[in-house]
Amino acid sequence: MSGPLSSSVATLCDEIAARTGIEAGNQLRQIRDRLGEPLRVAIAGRLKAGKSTLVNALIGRRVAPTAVGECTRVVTRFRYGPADRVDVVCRDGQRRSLPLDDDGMIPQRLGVPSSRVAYVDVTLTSAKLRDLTVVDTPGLASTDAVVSARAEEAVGVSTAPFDADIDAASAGEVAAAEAVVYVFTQAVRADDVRALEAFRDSSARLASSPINALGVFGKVDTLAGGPGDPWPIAGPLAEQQAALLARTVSDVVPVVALLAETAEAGRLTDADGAALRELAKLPMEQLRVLLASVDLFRSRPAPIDAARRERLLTLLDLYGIGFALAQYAADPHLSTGELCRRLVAASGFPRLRQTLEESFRWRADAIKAGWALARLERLAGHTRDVKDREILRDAVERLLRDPAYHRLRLIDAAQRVATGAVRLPADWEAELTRLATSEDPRWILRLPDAGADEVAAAARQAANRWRVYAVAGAGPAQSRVAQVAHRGFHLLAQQAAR
Ligand SMILES: Nc1nc2c(ncn2[C@@H]2O[C@H](COP(=O)(O)OP(=O)(O)OP(=O)(O)O)[C@@H](O)[C@H]2O)c(=O)[nH]1
Ligand SMILES: [Mg+2]
Repeated sequence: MSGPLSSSVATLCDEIAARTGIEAGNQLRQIRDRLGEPLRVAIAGRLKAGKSTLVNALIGRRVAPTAVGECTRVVTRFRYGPADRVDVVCRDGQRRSLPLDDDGMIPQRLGVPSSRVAYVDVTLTSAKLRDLTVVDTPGLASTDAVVSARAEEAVGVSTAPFDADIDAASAGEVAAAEAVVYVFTQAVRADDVRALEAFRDSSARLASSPINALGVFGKVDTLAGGPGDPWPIAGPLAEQQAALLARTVSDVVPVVALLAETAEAGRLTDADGAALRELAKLPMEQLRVLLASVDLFRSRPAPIDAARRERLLTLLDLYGIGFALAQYAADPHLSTGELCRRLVAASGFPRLRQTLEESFRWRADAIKAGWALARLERLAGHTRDVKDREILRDAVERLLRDPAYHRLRLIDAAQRVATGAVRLPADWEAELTRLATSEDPRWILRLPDAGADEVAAAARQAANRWRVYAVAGAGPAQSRVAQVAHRGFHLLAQQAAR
């Protein structure tokens, strides 16, 4: 699915690989290969935030273990492949294949102590992975706790605050993702923000800015307690979190990942549906008590057995059960399939998918090309061979000067502003971010219904505004950013006039 920018960076990698030594050449070919792969998104967040549950919902299959007491200890990459396959990649480079277990999940025992595992490489035939690779990560510990110096050394950058036993190879696997989804629950705390910043530092330069990071406010069903409707609270809270994290993520989307997982992975059986239908027949007062807490749901008299109750709690939790009962009360003939569709809608997952499309997939080309540029720059910095270093530096320079790559300069500039390295007034910043992350002049200029002439005129005006700002209104850092924006709008005006 690589776009025009990624393709031309890939071509450039090939060109210079032909002129450099073997070591740099191999690195360049690796970068080129990555440009042709689907976008990699890492799912990060605190322990038990619901990361693996979200991963399963995204894949549309329950493959990542999420049960109580089940914690993700190793980095796991899920990508598309011709057959289902689990490869445990050890730190010494050895790979061991395992079958999925009887439930179609990653086996609990990997056959290798987790301290020896670099990451687990899972290929699945799920269509949903065709243009998105998902990386599940162990929960982030608090920042003060541990930063493995060994990992820091090996990756060459500071590592995220993972547990101490996360080694360089898994940290590297996470850092290789081009985009990040952070899962929060309840309020964003100061140490969450610090954890995210550390995660950002550990990733490629482009990782974790509003340009390629998205927040998920998870488990919102637990906000209201019991079966209460969480959405009136979840919406405004997510907005507050988005404001708090404006420099780190493009948006914060509230979801009930559990319901999305259950419905998307087809876990709800007709027998579950029948049990829910039975419960829905109970008088209102009785239901209210039954749903008031997990303990009451387990212990109060009801027409379904204990095992089924436990199963329903695992699949839906109280809010999901309450929601399903309300659907059956209104329509006793509802099919299980239709209930699942409604559960997906109630989980907030469609908005998450759409935001992912908008934030990541549409920008994937630019994100990947930007990632490759950052890698090229790093390579240029690390290469020992003087001649190779020159070739690489020269290539990066040429890339940045070429009008076709102006997009990358824009992303670079927007990135600096978004992370607070360069300060701009809020509306200028927003305009720059739009310019850097979209190709649609009407969206960038916020003129959805304008004709071509009006769009071109508005783009010229914006170009002028930025030029004036570059000359008059700003310090040297702002001025450089403004010049990039000026040129961007100038190119946009030309494009719109065509
Ligand atoms: N009620 C509710 N429970 C959820 C939701 N998402 C996940 N859970 C539950 O929370 C528990 C932890 O979920 P996981 O997906 O394993 O969390 P994780 O972040 O991967 O955990 P670690 O890998 O240990 O860090 C499981 O019992 C899930 O069923 C949700 O949206 N609502
Ligand atoms: Mg997990």
